[in-house]
Amino acid sequence: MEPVLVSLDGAHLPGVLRITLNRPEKLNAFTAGLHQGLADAMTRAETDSAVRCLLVTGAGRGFCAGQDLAERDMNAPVIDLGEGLETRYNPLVRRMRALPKPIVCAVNGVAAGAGANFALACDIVLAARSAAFIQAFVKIGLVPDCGGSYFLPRLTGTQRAMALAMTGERLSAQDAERWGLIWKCVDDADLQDESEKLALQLAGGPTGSLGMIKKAIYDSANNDLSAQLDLERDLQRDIGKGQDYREGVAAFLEKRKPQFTGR
Ligand code: T3D
Repeated sequence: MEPVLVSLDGAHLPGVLRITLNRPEKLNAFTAGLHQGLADAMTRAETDSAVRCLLVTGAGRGFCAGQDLAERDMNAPVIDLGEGLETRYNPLVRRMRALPKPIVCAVNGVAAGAGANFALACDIVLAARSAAFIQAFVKIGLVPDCGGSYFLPRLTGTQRAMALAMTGERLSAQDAERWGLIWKCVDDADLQDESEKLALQLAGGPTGSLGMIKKAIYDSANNDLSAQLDLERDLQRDIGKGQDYREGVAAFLEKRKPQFTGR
């Protein structure tokens, strides 16, 4: 069984690369094989111009339970967990953030450890009401990784980030929405439709503009206002040269729906 299913279904979801974590019997925990599947999917997303949005979800009752804890050799005299971060998790998060296309995440069940932070590395996160987010690291004597110590304080503030990381307490999808950790919590039965609808909307959007919005929002975390104003000027200058801008304005003036091509 492939640990990651990747499909671009032009008829049902044009422009949407669906990526499904597919180890349901282990709640889609990360293995080397699953990492390879995600790396291949990212290469496809980066190189295939037919891909205009990614939709990430999990098979079965869980989203992702983080690192597969059975994969490590606990009898080894020295265990170097930094190596796995350096070669697998960190490149994955960096590629997701740098991808100039939107990534929608549909959290269908529990998201724990690196699984929770992988979800937070996506651009817009929806979660089923029955899903939950767990910073499980502390329960096995580790620290948050996969970007968690960066995402959590920025999304929830220091207090909540600290308590989530130090207690490993389960945060319901509803509270995750209330705390600003995710975009929306939806009824379980609606998760697939809602996430597909959003992915489809983004895939039919002005791709260049969406990629630059992503850059502007993420870069703002490290810029002062003056640098951010400069960045907005540069992005607007670039994107204003594109066909989608002309199409957007023409559609507005002609009172019709724009037909964005991503150019
Ligand atoms: O090593 C490195 O590279 C360092 C990097 C670490 C990054 C991390 O992600 S560290 C954190 C790792 N994750 C965890 O510690 C979470 C472990 N899992 C759980 O705490 C629970 O499974 C959940 C709270 C997520 C869900 O609980 P529940 O009761 O709904 O399900 P379950 O029965 O515990 O799990 C179902 C099956 O999945 C079960 O397998 P079995 O017994 O039916 O054959 C369970 O062992 C397996 N499973 C769940 N999580 C993992 C896992 N197997 C391996 N690794 C897992 N992380």
